Amino acid sequence: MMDFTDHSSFQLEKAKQFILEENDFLVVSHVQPDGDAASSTIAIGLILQKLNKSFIMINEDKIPIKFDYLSGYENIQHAGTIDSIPRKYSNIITVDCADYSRIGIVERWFEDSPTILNIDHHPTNDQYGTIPLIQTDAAATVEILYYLIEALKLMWTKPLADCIYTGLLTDTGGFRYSNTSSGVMKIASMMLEYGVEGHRLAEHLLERIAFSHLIILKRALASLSFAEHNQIGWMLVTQEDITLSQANNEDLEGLVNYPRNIEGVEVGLLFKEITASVVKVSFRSAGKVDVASIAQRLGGGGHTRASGCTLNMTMDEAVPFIVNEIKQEMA
Ligand SMILES: [Mn+2]
Repeated sequence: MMDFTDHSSFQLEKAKQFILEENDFLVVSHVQPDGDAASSTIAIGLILQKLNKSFIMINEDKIPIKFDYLSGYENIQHAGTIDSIPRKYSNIITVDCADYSRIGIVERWFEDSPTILNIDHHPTNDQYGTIPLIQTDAAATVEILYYLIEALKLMWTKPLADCIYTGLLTDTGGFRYSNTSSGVMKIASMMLEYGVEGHRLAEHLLERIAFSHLIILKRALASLSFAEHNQIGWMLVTQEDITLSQANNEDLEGLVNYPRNIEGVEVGLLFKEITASVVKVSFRSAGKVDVASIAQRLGGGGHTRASGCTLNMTMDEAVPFIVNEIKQEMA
């Protein structure tokens, strides 16, 4: 199971005290919320509800509609659409926010020097806030929330279990990534006992394909090309593709994995046309090529196996330029 050192169990105790002793909380997660962000926000809401606390849940962006089965989804306010001067809060709980700026415009709802409970699992979290509860060996923020719920001795319900399971499922890529620890599987197993229908959530969140995603994928696959004996593979997404498929950002997510996952491909690329003279490039490496250094050299950034950059070029210029950069890195 996840290892709570003396320090972190002390932080867990402080988090518990903060929640029990205070009232009138604001709960927020990061901009462009994913499954763990949505689930963590709602799980905290359910915890506070059980404790008869008053609170609001708010996010800069709209929570993706696919998470609407989580109990309380409709109560998360969308800060991006609120014009009036916000009511301010002095008790803040942030979940899954790797750094303070990821809170986005919701900061406008904070009183001056508020008390912030910062619950997160990102290794890059800089421990902002008053009570940082950071567990970098947790697969998801909801894994930390599992321990918080246990520490608070709250009764498990299906809505709460749905949140924990959803965050684990999405942050482990369907229990496939290297963060899928035995602790994750044990907690997931318990959530199934509390009534979570794992196969339904997997179907809904991982298997189901949006029509717009399929159309953009079909168009992108038609552009699939290779170089260097199939060690470099890429696909293109043009402005026309986006317009005709009505694809949103979510639909474009994961497209780069198609060239990347092909047997023998060392570097997979996705070229996305932003305007006629601006192209965004996503790099994925199978491991041999450090794509972070390539992206960095071109003004972008990321990790050694996943990075990106933006070029002031046309698509026709960007493709040979980038392929050549990678060839040199492989040489
Ligand atoms: Mn997360």
